[in-house]
Amino acid sequence: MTDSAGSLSTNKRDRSSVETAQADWSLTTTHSRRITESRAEELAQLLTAHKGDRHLVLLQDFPDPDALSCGWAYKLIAEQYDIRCDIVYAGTLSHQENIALVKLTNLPSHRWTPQMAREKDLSSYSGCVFIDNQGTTTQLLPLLQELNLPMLVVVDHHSHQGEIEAEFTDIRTQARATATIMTQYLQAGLLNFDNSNNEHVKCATALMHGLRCDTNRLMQAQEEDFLAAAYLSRYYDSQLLNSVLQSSRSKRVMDVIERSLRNRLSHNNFCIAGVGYLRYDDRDAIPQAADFLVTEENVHTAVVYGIVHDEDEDLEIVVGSLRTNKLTLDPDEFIKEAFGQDTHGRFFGGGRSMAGGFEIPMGFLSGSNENTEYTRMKWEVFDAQIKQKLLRLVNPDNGMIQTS
Ligand SMILES: [Mn+2]
Repeated sequence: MTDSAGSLSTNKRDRSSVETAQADWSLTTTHSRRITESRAEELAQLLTAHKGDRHLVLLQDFPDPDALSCGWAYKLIAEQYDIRCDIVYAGTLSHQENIALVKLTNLPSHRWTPQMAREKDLSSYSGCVFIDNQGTTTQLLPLLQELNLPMLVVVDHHSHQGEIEAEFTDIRTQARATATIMTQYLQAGLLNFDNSNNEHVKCATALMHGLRCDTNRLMQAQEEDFLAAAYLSRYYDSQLLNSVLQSSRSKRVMDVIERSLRNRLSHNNFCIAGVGYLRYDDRDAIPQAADFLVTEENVHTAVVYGIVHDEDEDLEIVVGSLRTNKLTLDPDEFIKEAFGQDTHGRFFGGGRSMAGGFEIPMGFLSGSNENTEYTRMKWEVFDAQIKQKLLRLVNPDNGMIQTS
């Protein structure tokens, strides 16, 4: 429970380092406060029980600023309880802004491919923590399950995936960004940011960036997001944020955007574009192209997809992104309905408000081929199949595409 000052008073004896942490609810809605107070209290109890432990913090394979910044905030919160955290992701940082964010803020995160993770001794971790995901978007989940690592914490705003059951779960599907939830934890007194602490300033800047990214530069932000941003504005470094935003797109990303423009097909205010093959490192060009296509007049929803080729493993996978500004369209529902489930009953994708994504393994057809004619044919087959599935929803009366 909270004391009269509103700060967390649980187990103060065990929390000597945070005795000074105070709640500050000056920038919050009563609704957020009501939800956050009990959740923060529960999280504080879990962290107290794990004092001195080590946690593995898992981000999605291709972490975005919301995930990266919130993983960091969790690490800083956990440090108050002498808990050491390693923040890991299995894929790659592929958006120029994400690379800039990590470099400019010294954001403590590591790339662990499934292969690398298998070679590590994970027995020093007392459990795993999922931030801005629920385990379904990290390739490391099967390994963690195999090793029976306890699932400790899930903090996310994507639709419920139901894959893992953690000791502490805070999934708010109405929240626009996990950064908003994390900032509310800070307001609840789990950690008091300090302007003279360089790491705090950088983390606040990262959270501000994460919050802005997931709310389309605050344009889709709700009251609680603005209040969280206002709270962060006391600590963040606007010049540093500006440097992160100044990062420029690579030529290859520009080329993918160009292809998406050229190949786009508009139908009933939907814009659909296949961009063909792209390299693993450029994967993030797909959501960037979708972000751009959705800005066209009379388009409310854009879907961009391509075949991503992982040269290291000679693997190919269809990757797609959806962006919408139509309030009544639920990206999670749309993607699940369009693509259905695999043979294990897992959906090929999902989403949060305004955005979604999907990944479709290519199975037997995966792998590059020297033969350009074959490569072209393979793309055409996948392109036609994806369009067909999407158009079934976009244009229910005439779902089949005409092939000539
Ligand atoms: Mn997010």
